Amino acid sequence: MEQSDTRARTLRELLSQPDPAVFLEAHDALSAVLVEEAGVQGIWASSLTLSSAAGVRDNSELTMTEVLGTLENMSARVRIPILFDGDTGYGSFHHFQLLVKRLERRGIAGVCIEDKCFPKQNSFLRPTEQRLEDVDTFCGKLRAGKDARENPDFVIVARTEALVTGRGLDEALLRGRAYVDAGADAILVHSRAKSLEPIRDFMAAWDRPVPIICVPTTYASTPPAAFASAGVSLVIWANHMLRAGVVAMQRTARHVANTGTVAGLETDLASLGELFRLQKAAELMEAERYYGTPASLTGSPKTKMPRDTDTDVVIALPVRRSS
Ligand code: SPV
Ligand code: MG
Repeated sequence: MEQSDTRARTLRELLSQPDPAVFLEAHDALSAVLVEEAGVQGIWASSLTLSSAAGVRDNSELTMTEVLGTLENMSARVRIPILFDGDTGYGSFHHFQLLVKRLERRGIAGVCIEDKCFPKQNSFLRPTEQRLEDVDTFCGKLRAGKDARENPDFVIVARTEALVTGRGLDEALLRGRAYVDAGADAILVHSRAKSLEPIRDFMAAWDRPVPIICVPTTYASTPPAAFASAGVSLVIWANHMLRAGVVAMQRTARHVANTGTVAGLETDLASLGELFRLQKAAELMEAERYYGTPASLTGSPKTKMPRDTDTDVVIALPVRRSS
């Protein structure tokens, strides 16, 4: 983590504001950039979508090492906080300690771990058959993660699956309180209900000054104001960038398979110029003025700026020079 990286602090501040913050899922550097450019406050690096994008199941099949590479790429390209969905923390308390240290070094703002057992299953698969981690064991993991932090602002979120697995409100409250006592900075209460009702009930009984996070995948039609009136601090749209991408890519692939051409798709496609803009191609060309032309080029980099091949508009990007 750079000295100047204040994203963990920003995440803390967002969690402590009176109105709920809103985070959106991203699963690679490009989707992270798109989320940030659109003006979303923060990113949920989802185990479901990171696994899907890597072509594996959301059953702890993606290793810590693999996911760290993707997170590093994401973190390098955005300034908004990234909250990483760390599943069970990749095993026992010492795996979680390693994870915390490695996330901090990559500028990740916080991690969320859930009270399930390794290898975990996604919450929407056979939810009532899933075992929960013993409360004391999970609290030990949380304490270990806290002790491993070097940046006191790094956020550790404890997620309870008590509601998802059908164990009820009392169990969710008992676990939430225990996790706060163990040092969790926020509690994520996951629910697979069709309405906000179980979360509202939880909030009505919640008696700790610790923020509550919800993931309304199954109660997505809840009006934004209802999250605020329930007292939720962060609403996470946990999988929607990937789901949007899947539909668009399936449409494109089917069109090519059916017609043998991309004609007719033009208005659905980002231009090549847009890809170059997202890659910061212009920034590199600007940098060549200072550092010299790469050996692979014959011309002077000063003479030309790239043109958007579709619109023929010069890509004019503000240049951020590295210090
Ligand atoms: C994720 O996005 O990976 C989550 C939320 O953990 S859920 O898929 O609902 O379990
Ligand atoms: Mg997950």
